[in-house]
Amino acid sequence: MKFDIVTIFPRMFEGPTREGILGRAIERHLVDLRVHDLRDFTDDRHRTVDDVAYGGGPGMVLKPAPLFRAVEAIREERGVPEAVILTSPQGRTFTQAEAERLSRLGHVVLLCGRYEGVDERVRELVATEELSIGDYVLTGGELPALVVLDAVVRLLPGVVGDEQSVEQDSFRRGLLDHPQFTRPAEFRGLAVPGVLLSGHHAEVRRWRKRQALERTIDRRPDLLAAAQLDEEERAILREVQAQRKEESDDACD
Ligand code: 9D3
Repeated sequence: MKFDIVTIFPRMFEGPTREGILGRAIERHLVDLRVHDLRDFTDDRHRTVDDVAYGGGPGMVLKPAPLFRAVEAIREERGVPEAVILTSPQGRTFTQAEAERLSRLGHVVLLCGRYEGVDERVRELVATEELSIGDYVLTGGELPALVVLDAVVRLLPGVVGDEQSVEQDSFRRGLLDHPQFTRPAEFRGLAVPGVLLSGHHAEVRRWRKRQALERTIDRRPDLLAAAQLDEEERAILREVQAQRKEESDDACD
């Protein structure tokens, strides 16, 4: 998969794209990533990328021409991308479903917003869509672009060694993960639940499903409505709900 990222801070991508699973995917050419410095697409001596807002007000706005030229150059060198994504607080929220959709494309361009915003004509003429990574204020679109890159790349075939771990992604199925333990069997007085040491695979699977369901009910009840549960999980969910109803009735008595 081809990715092109356009930014005024290309060095922000150096560390994250060299390390870990993302770094290895790039090394192994499973991803063809290019990071472009927006200033290379300016035409003045000062390499100006921003300007004051028409109508006044504080802060600077990214000029349209350098972004426009950057995407033109990418099209010429690298072919026509299926998506040109502007990262911005006004975008749709990036989700696992969005990551899966993008992972099915062959070529994606990410334009990193900065300052107070981007000239509106970039949205109209260059970007095909706009994405935010959530409702908090960042200083620019570089970290969001890295978030999108990371979430999409790990879905590509061969990137994550164990295909099962991608299949079983909790967000994919709409449930949170069950608790995990490793050695030692007892640590500072806290023991690993006996069932995990028992060797009863069916029991372990049921325990994990129950834990995942209980955690989701407690912490992310919003996820449960859309969760894709198998038959065993639906049965465990009814059990948990019945048990909790008993407990809340007991509390009334
Ligand atoms: C919404 C705040 N804006 C109103 C004055 C100003 C503003 C703040 C921060 C405009 C742009 C930015 C920089 N943020 C991004 O470019 C950005 C972002 C974010 O801040 N949060 C979550 N996702 C994203 S994607 C790009």
